[in-house]
Amino acid sequence: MSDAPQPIEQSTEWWELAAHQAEIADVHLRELFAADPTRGDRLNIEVGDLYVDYAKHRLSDETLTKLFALARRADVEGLRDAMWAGEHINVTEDRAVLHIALRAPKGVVFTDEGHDVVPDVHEVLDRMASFSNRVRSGEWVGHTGKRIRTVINIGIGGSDLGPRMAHEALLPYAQENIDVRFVSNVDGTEFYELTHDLDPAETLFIIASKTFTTLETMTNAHSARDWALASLGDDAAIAKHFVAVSTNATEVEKFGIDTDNMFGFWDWVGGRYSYDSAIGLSLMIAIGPENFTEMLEGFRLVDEHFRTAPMEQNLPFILGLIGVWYNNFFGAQTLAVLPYSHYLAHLTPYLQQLAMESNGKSTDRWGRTVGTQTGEIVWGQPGTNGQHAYYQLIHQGTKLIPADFIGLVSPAHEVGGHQDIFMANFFAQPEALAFGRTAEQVRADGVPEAQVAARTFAGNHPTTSIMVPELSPKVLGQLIATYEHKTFVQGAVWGIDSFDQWGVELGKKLAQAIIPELTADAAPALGHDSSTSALIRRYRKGRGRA
Ligand code: G6Q
Repeated sequence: MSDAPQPIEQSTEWWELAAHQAEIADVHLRELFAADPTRGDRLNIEVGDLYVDYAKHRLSDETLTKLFALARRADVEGLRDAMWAGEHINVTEDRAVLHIALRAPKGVVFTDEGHDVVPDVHEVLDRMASFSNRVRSGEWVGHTGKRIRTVINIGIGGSDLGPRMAHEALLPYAQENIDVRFVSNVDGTEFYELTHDLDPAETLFIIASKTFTTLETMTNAHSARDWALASLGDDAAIAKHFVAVSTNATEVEKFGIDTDNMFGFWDWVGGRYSYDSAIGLSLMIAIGPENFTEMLEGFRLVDEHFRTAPMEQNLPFILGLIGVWYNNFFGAQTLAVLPYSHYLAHLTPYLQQLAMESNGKSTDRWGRTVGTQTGEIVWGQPGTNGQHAYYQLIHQGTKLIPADFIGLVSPAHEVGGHQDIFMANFFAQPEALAFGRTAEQVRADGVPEAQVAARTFAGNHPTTSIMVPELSPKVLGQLIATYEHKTFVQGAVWGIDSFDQWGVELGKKLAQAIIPELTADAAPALGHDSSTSALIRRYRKGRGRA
């Protein structure tokens, strides 16, 4: 680990931003736009297919200059270059962070401890493509000779959220005669709901687990094996109905899966950065290898942009630093992500893990307690549904909630005049949030005086608008890479390790100790606090145990 630098919040750049915030805090977006009529034409950036407008933020050119200075002070570019060089920037796990190699074309070199990993990546991608094609064409059949109609990905966290989100996003590209489903929760009702209508002879399970030891995934995997064997009868059926995505060949073999049917990845791919690795096998089966490759190209386009564009014209830098501006200088706690696309329903849960597991840390890379706020709390669901639920609080509540609006020019399916109505909302909401509605405007509408205050909108609520031509594999790749690198920028500014997840590891251990206390026939000695022990006793009673 390099020598600890001065904590970022003690730097001159930080204090200059804090002083600047005090000057700008009361400036309204109405004033910023009035002072510079070209603001909307200037404060935007186009990267690949992404058009990103950041004009409706409570910042000036001076703010941006100061934020870039802060990023220079934190040496975000240095850390980015170290990631590209394969240095072990995941310091607490002593690992390289090379998800960028997952989308590198053949011939480009990424090394982990002197070993070029790109040929390994392509070897797995090629095997995934060949397997996907066999399932898609019907050449790969189940134990009884029936073709596979349903693929179920069993995984959780990073081994679920990415493929689940991307599968939903790219549903219009999915092959129609194969149904791809996702089981993640150890709540058996999910397993039941997703399997009870299926014929095991036509079902293929992908057990997706980097470690192949995760309690939820292994419990679901064993239930799946029991479910399949109850009908197929013969252990030999496992080879036709189960494949694994893992880094742990020993455990895969123990489970009974032929390691020929195992698709590997590596410890330099973090779970939440892994859906473009073999963890995306379910997605590749759904959309086909060509679309998957196009998605990787989208990722790569933004990777190259992030690696090479000057900070001032670098989208992940701009978005990451704007997040720092609100999180650290305005006291904002959350970021609402509001996609105007039904197909992006799982984007927010995916981004929650990306942002909150990566940057929800209170120790810095040098082992010190951080002296400032870190991770943004990400929440939200697709518009326009949210408009009829929680937008009220964003518009007229007391909290500052920056929001990302994501909209498409062309939907996958044109239905009547829906898209224009839909997108009218996408444009209207950020406008209303920024400019509000003054008491004079409300009065001019003939609103009775008694209601004027309640119907006034203060405005000055900041938003980013991301507009893309369509939701294609390539666009999705660009969008996700942007958020990945945005998360990187923020973690680097805060000086934290965005690539470990000790909080998750703790959760993996905690329940293990309690399981025998729930299942024991005789009343176990409970050594918990009185609250936990009382809850466990009540549960045992409900289950008919002493
Ligand atoms: C992601 C985390 C975590 C992980 C799951 C599943 O970055 O590490 O969400 O992906 O806990 O782990 P396995 O893939 O090992 O089952």
